Amino acid sequence: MLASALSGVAAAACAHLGSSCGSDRDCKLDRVCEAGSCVWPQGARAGAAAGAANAPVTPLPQYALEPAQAMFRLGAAHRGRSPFNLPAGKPEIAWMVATGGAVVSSPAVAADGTVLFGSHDGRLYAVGRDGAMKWSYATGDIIFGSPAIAHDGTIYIGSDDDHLYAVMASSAKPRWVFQIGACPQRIGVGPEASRCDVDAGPTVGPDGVVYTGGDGIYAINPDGTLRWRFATGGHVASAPAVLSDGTVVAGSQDDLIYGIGPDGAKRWDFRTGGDVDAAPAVGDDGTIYVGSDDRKIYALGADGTLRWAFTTGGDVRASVAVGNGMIYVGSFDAQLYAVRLDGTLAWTFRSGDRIISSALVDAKGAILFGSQDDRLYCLEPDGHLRWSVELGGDVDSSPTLAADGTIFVGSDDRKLYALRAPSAPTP
Ligand SMILES: [Ca+2]
Ligand SMILES: [Ca+2]
Ligand SMILES: [Ca+2]
Repeated sequence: MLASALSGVAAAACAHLGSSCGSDRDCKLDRVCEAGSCVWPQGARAGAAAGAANAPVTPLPQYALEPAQAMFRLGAAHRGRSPFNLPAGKPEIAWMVATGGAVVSSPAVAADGTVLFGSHDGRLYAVGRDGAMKWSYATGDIIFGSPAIAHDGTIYIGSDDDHLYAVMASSAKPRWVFQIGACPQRIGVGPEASRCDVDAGPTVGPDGVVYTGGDGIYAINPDGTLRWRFATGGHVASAPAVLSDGTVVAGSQDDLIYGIGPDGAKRWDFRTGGDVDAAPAVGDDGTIYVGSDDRKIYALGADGTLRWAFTTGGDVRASVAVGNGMIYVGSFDAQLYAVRLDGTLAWTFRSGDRIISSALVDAKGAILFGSQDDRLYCLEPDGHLRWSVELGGDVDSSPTLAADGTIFVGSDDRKLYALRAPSAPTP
């Protein structure tokens, strides 16, 4: 039911545009089509209506949500595929914002143009599209993860202080704070202090449920209550992906890739030869792509069975981008790999150092990624260099592209950069 309601792009787009519909199949979740509009069946949402004191209580929370505004890898499938176009020529640095720590976090652009990102100084920052600081919010430890912005503007951010925060832009104060796990040492470095770090995503599912990791895989309701927790044998460091049938896929430092059902029960696992610190990506046909510290990129079926594995020359920590009939991912061997969907190599591009940054593929197949050689690279669809820009430190942050062609990316030089083609019209 959930699967059929959510599987179609057309259905999602339809629901987004004023919820117009031709049949129940066009409506998200369990909503039905009545007089051309998606509505909840009579009584299903009564519990949420103001003043409905005696309304029946639904057994599981149901959220009628529009798509999230932004998140790591641009969506719950983590394809890293932008509907916009990268600059044809080398962009200039339009502005930069200095923070108190490295910016590994990947920026998220809200519907109003506000750019949100975390820093190793422990703060979540909100910057206007002109580069002016709007506000910041201090968590208790380093932020590695990227913000996600729900449809209603709620910003989710994880911190190494073992908490997931739901922050409202209007007040810059948290709506709720959820502690991940019960690790005795919350702050600082080392295995004990890191086990419950919230570095994974978070990912907002099509139904608004928030998925993240720590000492396991977590599903958290939009109201900040726990939906389920799945215990893993190792730290979960990267954002879970969500398949069209609601299966949640996440990697762990116990070397496994897990497929967890929407009810929190394990459907399958797949063993790799090393820590899985890369966020999984889901192709258009449902194939799951994920890298591992065993130097391989794995392609798995939706049931967790191996389709193929491709070996690179180093750890694969970046998330795969899917677009233009290809997947793109960087490796610690300094190379960006373009691999066809059958697992054969199309081409590679060599940067000067390790690649952790996850690539973005634009509407025409151009590719953008950062490297620890301190450069941001833009490649043509055939793998030739279009341009590169040198920043002040490692570029481990995954770049984001706004509709006007502005690129946002962080660097270990503690700055967030906005890069824009000289000829681009000002918004
Ligand atoms: Ca911690
Ligand atoms: Ca391991
Ligand atoms: Ca460097």
